[in-house]
Parts: sequence; structure tokens; C-alpha cells
Amino acid sequence: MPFDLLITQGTAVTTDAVFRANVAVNGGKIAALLSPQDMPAAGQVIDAAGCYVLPGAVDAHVHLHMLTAAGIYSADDWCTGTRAAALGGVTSVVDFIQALPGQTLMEALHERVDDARDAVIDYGFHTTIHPDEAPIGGVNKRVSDYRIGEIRQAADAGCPTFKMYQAYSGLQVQDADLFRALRAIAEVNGLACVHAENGDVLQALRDAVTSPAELVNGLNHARTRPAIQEAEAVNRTIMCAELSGARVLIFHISCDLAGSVVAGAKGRGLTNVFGETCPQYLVFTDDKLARPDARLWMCAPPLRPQADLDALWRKLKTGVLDVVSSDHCPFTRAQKDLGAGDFRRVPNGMPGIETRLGLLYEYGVRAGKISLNDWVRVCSTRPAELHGLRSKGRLAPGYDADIVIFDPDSPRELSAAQLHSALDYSVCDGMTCAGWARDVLLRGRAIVQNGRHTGRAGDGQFLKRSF
Ligand code: DUC
Ligand code: ZN
Repeated sequence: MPFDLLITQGTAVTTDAVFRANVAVNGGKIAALLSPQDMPAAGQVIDAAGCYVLPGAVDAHVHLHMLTAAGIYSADDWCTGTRAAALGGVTSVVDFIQALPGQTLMEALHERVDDARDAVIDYGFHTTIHPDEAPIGGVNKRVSDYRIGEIRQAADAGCPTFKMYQAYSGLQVQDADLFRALRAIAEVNGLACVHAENGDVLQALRDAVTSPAELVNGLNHARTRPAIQEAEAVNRTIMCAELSGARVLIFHISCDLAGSVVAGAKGRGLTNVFGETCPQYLVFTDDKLARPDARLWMCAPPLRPQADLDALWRKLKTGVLDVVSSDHCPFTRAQKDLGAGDFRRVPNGMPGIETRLGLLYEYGVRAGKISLNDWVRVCSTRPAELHGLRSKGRLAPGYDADIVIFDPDSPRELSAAQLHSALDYSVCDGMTCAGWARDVLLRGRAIVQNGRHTGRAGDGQFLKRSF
């Protein structure tokens, strides 16, 4: 039998072509892309007629079972979160390790790998670099030489991408530490991933909001995190990256002004600067923050006006923005209610691990804002390249057979009942996507068949990443 598996009659989509092909798989790897007439013998055949065949989606920014400063965990664990991901066509995620006080990064990594043992898709970890004395809450302090020294160890252990926050008390790194870390990241040829908001300015803006009427108004979440403070932080990070020589990905760009800073850097010829946005910044406006239940749509940076959404789509199309990640950070209604009456106490974050591929197809491809090739580029190929997942993200011989068979005529309502996160609500309630992932293969084995999860807890493997 020459091949283990043959996916027949589908339309293959890569970053630069859309073509009819039979996809042959052997030993968990893509073996060949054959013409539709070429039907060699295979152990198993999957008919993909009428469907797109894509490389499995890579979501390189998720927060599963994440401990917050308020002492609560994000609502999806590795079981519910990765299952939902698989059902949305995602075959790899990259989450985070964050050392607790007194813990080494290697200890944090081992704990986190253990935490992820039930993952149903492959997973890796970014390493969070934060002031070591007060990682959860507390006051901002410095990042020690010891932590900076651990950057090489983390890279050697397969975690060569490093998250830093320019906001959030306890996590916020001062400019000097951002720069020190960037120099160390450059030395190991890693990638810095930065949450770019000006924490000091937004804190001052938040402190100035005091009356009960203002605190209950969800729009003040966005007003106290204006676009200009985000753009300033993006600019500062890019300046530090340019000086240090480090490669930097600006996480979750929410607005035109911040995206334009990235465009300017790329326009100046900087090849070490990259941009990420998320579906929430492409499909929801800040109108959601005027609702009584605005807290369900509170994330940081916040949702923005329609003009920003339009600009982000254009920047995605032109490659100013390189990738779309979900920043999946779900909190239940009860958890979000911790901030009822005071937007500053709402845990920041929105779900999205399951809906990214479907939403980008519906609001991007079908709406004519991006092409099928762009869709694959921003959801699979570029995330894999940028984050060092060397065997992922391409429908090409030699790559892992992480494959999505996407049915463009399979409408999916995005209600909580139709989605699989542990959440008791859907931020997309009332929305429908025309197409959805029908079958999903992980290293050549079906883990989703006809829209049902058929894999097992523990199917996922830890991905040692490198550049
Ligand atoms: N922003 C969010 O909305 N959630 C998680 C962390 C973050 O920076
Ligand atoms: Zn995040």
C-alpha cells in the first residue's frame, strides 16, 4: 500500500494557490499533492469533494487555565479548550508559562506541560518575562538578571518566544527591562511578543474614573485605553527592538493608529517587526461596550469603532499585519460579574479558540476583504513560521499532516449550544458562519469527523520550537 491515507477531490488552498488535488499522507506527514486523476492505493480514503483542504490552523496566542491577578482561572482547561480548538480547525496552539515567585522558568515549564497532558492537539509555550518579585498582582518591580539569564535556557527547552507586558500591575516591565530582555532574546535569535499598551497612562486614566455612573459604563473601558496610548507603546517597543536587534511581534493590535506604527516600521525597511490582530478586533465594534452586559466583550486592548475594523482588514490584506490569533481568554458570566458595577474589576478577555477560522472565512473571505490564500496565510502558515513551528502550517510534502477539510456550505450558528468552550454564553450569539471545519487530521489521524470530536485526551504533543 503506497500511502496510509488519500484525501480525494478537494480544493487545496495554500498561501499562493487554490487547486484541485488529492493529498497523500504517510507516517503522519504529507507525502504528496497529486492531481485529481491520480488515485494511488491507500489504506484509507477521505472524500473531500466540495470542500477546501487547508493546513491545520495554528493559534499562537491562547490562555488556557490561566491564573489571573484576581486569583481566578480562565474558564477553559486543556481538555475543553483544545477540544473546542480542534472542532474549529485548530491543530496547534501556543500558550504561556509564567514563573511564580521563587520558581524557575524550567519548573514552570514542567508544571505547564503536565497541566496540558489532556490536550487533544499539539501545543507549545511562550515564556513570560515579568518582574520576578510580584508576578500575580502587587507592585511593579524589576526583572532580575537571573530571569534574563533564563532566556537562553527557555529557548534551548523549545520555548524561544517571549511575552512581555507593557501594562498590568505586577506584570508590566519597565523600558529598561524590556530593552535588556530584547537584547537577550536577540542573542538566542528568539522572538519577543509584546502586549503593547502604556500601563502608566491607562492606569492614570482609570484612576480618574470614580463615580458609580462612570464605573458602570462599559464604554469607559475603551475610553481609558485610547488608541493613542496603544500606538505609543507599539512605537516604544519597536524603537527598543530596532536598537536591540530583536525580532518583535506586537500582539493583538486593535486600532488603525497602532497598526500604522507597524506599517511605518516596515515601510522604513525593518524586517524584525511583525503584527498580530485578533478576530474580536475585526468583527466587533465598541458598540458592544454600550450594552448592559458589556463586560462579556471586555478585553485589552479594547474593541474599537468601525473605522478601525476597516483599517485592520486592509492591513491584514496588505501584510502589515502578519497573523490573526484568538487571544482566547474565556471567563464565565459569573467570573465577568466580579466587575458588575466597576469595569476596572472585570477580568479582561474573550473566547475565540473555536471560531477564528470560521469567522475569518465569513467576514474576511466571503465578504471579499481577504482571499482564500490570505486566510491560510494569516491563520496557519505565518503563525507557524513566526513562532518556530517548523513542521506545521503548510500543505506541502514533508510537513505534518495537520489538515482541515473545510466545508464552505455547512452553516454554523455561533451560539453557546453549538460551540464547545466551557463558557455559558457566546460573544457571537446570533451570528452564523456559512462554512466550518468538517474533518480535522492531526499528524495524519482524524480527530474531528463530520464536525464531531473523535480524538482522545492526550492526543496532543508538546512542540519543541526553534528558529
Ligand atoms: N488581554 C486580554 O484581553 N486577555 C488576556 C490578556 C490580555 O492581555
Ligand atoms: Zn493574550
